[in-house]
Amino acid sequence: MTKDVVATYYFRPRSDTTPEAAALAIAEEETTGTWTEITTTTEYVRRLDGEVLSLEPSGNGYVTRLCYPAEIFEAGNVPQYLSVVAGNLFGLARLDAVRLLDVEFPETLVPFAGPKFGMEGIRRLIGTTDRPHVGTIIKPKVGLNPKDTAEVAYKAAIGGVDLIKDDETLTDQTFCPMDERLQAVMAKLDEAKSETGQEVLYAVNISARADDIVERAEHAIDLGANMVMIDVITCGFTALQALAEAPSVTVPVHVHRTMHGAITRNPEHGIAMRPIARIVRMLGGDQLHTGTVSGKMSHDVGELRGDNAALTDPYHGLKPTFPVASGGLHPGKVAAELKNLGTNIVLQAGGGIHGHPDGTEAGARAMRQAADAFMAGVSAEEYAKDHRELARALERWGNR
Ligand code: RUB
Ligand code: MG
Repeated sequence: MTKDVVATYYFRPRSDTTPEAAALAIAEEETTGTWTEITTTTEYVRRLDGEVLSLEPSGNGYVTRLCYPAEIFEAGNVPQYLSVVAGNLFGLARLDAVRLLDVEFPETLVPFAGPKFGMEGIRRLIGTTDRPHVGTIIKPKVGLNPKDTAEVAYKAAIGGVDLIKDDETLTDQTFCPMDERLQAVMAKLDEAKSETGQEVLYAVNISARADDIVERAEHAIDLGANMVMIDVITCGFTALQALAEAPSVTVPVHVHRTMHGAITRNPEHGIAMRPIARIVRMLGGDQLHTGTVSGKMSHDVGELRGDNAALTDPYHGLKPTFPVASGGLHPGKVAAELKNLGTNIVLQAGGGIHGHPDGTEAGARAMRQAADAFMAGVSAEEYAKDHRELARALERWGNR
């Protein structure tokens, strides 16, 4: 592994710029250069020059690997890291498009503790070894009062989900105040646990002003929270860092990524999910949404596999972060997700559970049955022959 930072970009140069000049323009802008020769540079500054390591045609453009000297980074300061690897380069007029595909940081720039729990820690809390976890997002997204929210959570828990989470637009509004909601949900999860013996996590959404986030998490933990959720793009990376590194935050951190599509979706311009995944893992996210291979916001399977590997492969001694596949999933889609992404994954369904014709509890059962079928090596159709909830879900949404 390199002792410097290596960033990989896709780019398409403006018609009057050669690919070599375009790659060099990024390397210079993000290190010692600018758009013109300058009189203030010195010989000793030159050791901090960026370097073009490779350049190859790819699709409609080129892929280049650039080396940035480790010395230009302030160890531990992720906003500063991003100002280099994902900074001004996106606005360079000589590039028609540019996308950060991946970034490798050397050991010296990863002075982070990473996830406190990670995938293994969360599996331990739930008591699983290799099966996928199944989760749900309470729907409707907003509007339910605390009592009805807790009732939906109870039904999902009885039906067998491992995780229940707030949706991203629900925080602490007047129609469903966080304290009241959290206490009501935790009481109902206790009730469910006394019936099933099964622990269920509730990721309460504490996304808020940076200054308030740790306090919100502490307060939630005082009220019995066993997981907290933060939206990392809207709150910011350092908000996640503050949260995950706080010693008082003794529960796993579920990381959602609303708004990411504005950054990650365009295959030619922006930032791919992989660098974001690496940073979330470094900063201590215990589970992170990376996407689905099918469903309402699906994306490229090869890219997604690599993103999940960035969360789970060995990386500077950090615990693996649990990847979460979510968005438009239902029992009929479970097998394809697991086949493509493996079983070290959390499969979440909102509509795909609460839209079940027989309600939330049946919907949760159907999702679990679909996962159990896959683990048993049996097709969903076959398993549905003696699992009614799954049969009803397949009838409703089909099996793909
Ligand atoms: C899914 C949902 C989540 C998205 C996030 O609801 O509310 O916010 O999954 O997507 P439903 P991503 O199951 O009803 O579609 O994981 O891609 O960031
Ligand atoms: Mg949502």
